[in-house]
Order: sequence, then structure tokens, then C-alpha cells
Amino acid sequence: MIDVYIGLGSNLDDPKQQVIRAVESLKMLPDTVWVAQSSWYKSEAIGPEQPNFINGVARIQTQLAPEILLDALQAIEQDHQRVRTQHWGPRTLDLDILLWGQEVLNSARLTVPHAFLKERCFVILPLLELAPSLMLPCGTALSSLTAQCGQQNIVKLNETT
Ligand code: A4P
Ligand code: MG
Repeated sequence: MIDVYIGLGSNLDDPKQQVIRAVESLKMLPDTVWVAQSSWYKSEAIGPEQPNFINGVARIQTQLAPEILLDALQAIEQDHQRVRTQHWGPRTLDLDILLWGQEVLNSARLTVPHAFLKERCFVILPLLELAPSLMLPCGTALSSLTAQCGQQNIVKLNETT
């Protein structure tokens, strides 16, 4: 079993419900153990002008191969009627593989750690909740990346919001 972190994001069609429903799908992945999820965070979109995002991170342990998990995540995205139009544009559901243990993966379909992990506070803050002492494969401590988070308008939601 390998520890895998998945980033969840949505900014269309009731984003909070989209990510909550996605968690239920992640809990049903085959050959995979559900570990935990972070709080949800609301933030302004990075990229073209579009609605605010809800983001969070899930932690699982899996025996699936990376591209098999990617297939499963893309099937869940399809299930949420995601239509791919604009790069970095609005989406009902985005599921990204953030980390695959300490491995570095570079294939045509997968770049892990996720290419923008170190600069996106909507990923860094929820990930830090689940793994406060995490070291990235490059040797950077996740906790050292929070300095930039004051500038990125991001709000942690209460369980009731
Ligand atoms: N791919 C490569 N590496 C990975 C990985 N580690 N995990 C490939 C998942 N997929 C990976 O993805 C395109 C291709 O990336 C996949 O087919 C897979 O083979 P996509 O989701 O269809 O395309 P996209 O939307 O154009 O790009 P991507 O990379 O998902 O965009 P990002 O980087 O996730 O950015 N602002 C806020 N506040 N919150 C957000 O969540 N998200 C984005 C999307 C922009 N701005 C945002 C947010
Ligand atoms: Mg994606």
C-alpha cells in the first residue's frame, strides 16, 4: 500500500456538493483504503476570470497502479458531467493526484508531484492538515511553503458552512 494524496476542486453547479459527492466515490475505489480528508477551503480562481473554487485534499492508501487510479479519477470526473473546454477554466470537478508516496512520476499522462503543488495554497493548506511534517520528494518541507498563503485569498470553511 502506498500513501496517495488527491486534490479535489470544483467551481460550478454547487461546488460544495460536488466535492462531497466525490469523496463518497473515492471511498468506493477498488484495492484502496480510505484514510482521511481535509477541511474544505474556498478561494479565488487562479487562471481566467471565473467563480470561486471549493478545494480540499483526500488521503488514501492504494494498491492500484498510478495510471489505473488516474483512469478511475477521470471516470469520477465524467460522472460529474465535467466538460473540458478551457485550460484552467471552470469545472464541476477536478481530481488531481498530488503525491504518490515519495515517488517522482513523469509519463505522458501523469506528472507527480503535481506540477503546481508548491505554489497553490488551496493545495498546500489542506495537505498540511493531513500531513503536518510532510517532506516533498524534492526535499522541501511542505510547512515551509505557507509564507505565500497570506496573499492568496483563501478561507477555511467550518463544518457547518
Ligand atoms: N495529468 C498530469 N499529471 C496529473 C496529475 N498529477 N493528476 C494530466 C491528474 N492529472 C494529471 O487534466 C489534463 C491532464 O493532466 C489529464 O488528462 C492527465 O493526463 P485536466 O484536469 O483535464 O485539464 P486542465 O483543467 O486543463 O488542467 P489541470 O492540470 O487539471 O489544471 P489544474 O492545474 O488542476 O488547474 N483555482 C483555484 N482557486 N482552485 C482550483 O482548484 N484549479 C485550476 C485547474 C485552475 N485554478 C484553480 C483551480
Ligand atoms: Mg486535473
